Amino acid sequence: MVLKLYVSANFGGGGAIVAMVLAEKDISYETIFVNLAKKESKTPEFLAMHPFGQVPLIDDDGFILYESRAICRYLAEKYADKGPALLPTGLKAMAIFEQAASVESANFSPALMKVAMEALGKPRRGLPVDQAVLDEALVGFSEKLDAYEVILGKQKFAAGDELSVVDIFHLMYAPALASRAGIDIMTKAERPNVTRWWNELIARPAWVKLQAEGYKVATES
Ligand SMILES: N[C@@H](CCC(=O)N[C@@H](CS)C(=O)NCC(=O)O)C(=O)O
Repeated sequence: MVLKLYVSANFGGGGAIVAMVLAEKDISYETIFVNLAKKESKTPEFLAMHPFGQVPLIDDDGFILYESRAICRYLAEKYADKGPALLPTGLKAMAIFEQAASVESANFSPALMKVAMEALGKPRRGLPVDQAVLDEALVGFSEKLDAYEVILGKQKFAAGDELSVVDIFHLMYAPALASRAGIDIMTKAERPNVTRWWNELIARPAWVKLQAEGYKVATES
């Protein structure tokens, strides 16, 4: 049975990174759109799959999994031999991978979310952007990127010299800062290593195709 990916219709967030792993691995899937505004993720049927009533979620032949990063890791492991490896092997490489995964969820993502809430979330809800709040959030996020500049000065990707799912995790909300809010914080001249990494990531054919076409809507087998 083809894998089912439950997402909201707007391409982005956790759904985008799951779709990116599927694209990198060239895995067929069927997209099921969940209308969050209509509370379709809060029905008893959906809550039986996901107690928090959120997307993304996958149904892989009856195996239900939620949390976008966990889904990405599952897919990378399941399809290890297809496309780029996306997960390292070996004790120390795996430890560095776990370190990078924690850095993304504990440092990058919370700081980014403060920027995204103000610069993307508020306009989407028809609310005015508070420039002082946005400026403070940008300072906080810049400090995280300064640390990334050091890390990426020593290695090509977030978890070492190979692309991994951790790099893909960073595609959850950061691309929309430039494309939707005109904030080019990921490609500042003073952070050449972050810029190199970021430009390489967003130029990957799988990501470029997803940007143009969004989620796959038809089932392929
Ligand atoms: N940590 C979760 C976040 C999931 C999440 O917040 N999903 C949002 C859409 S991007 C959602 O379903 N919101 C509806 C709700 O929380 O009721 C993940 O990465 O999968």
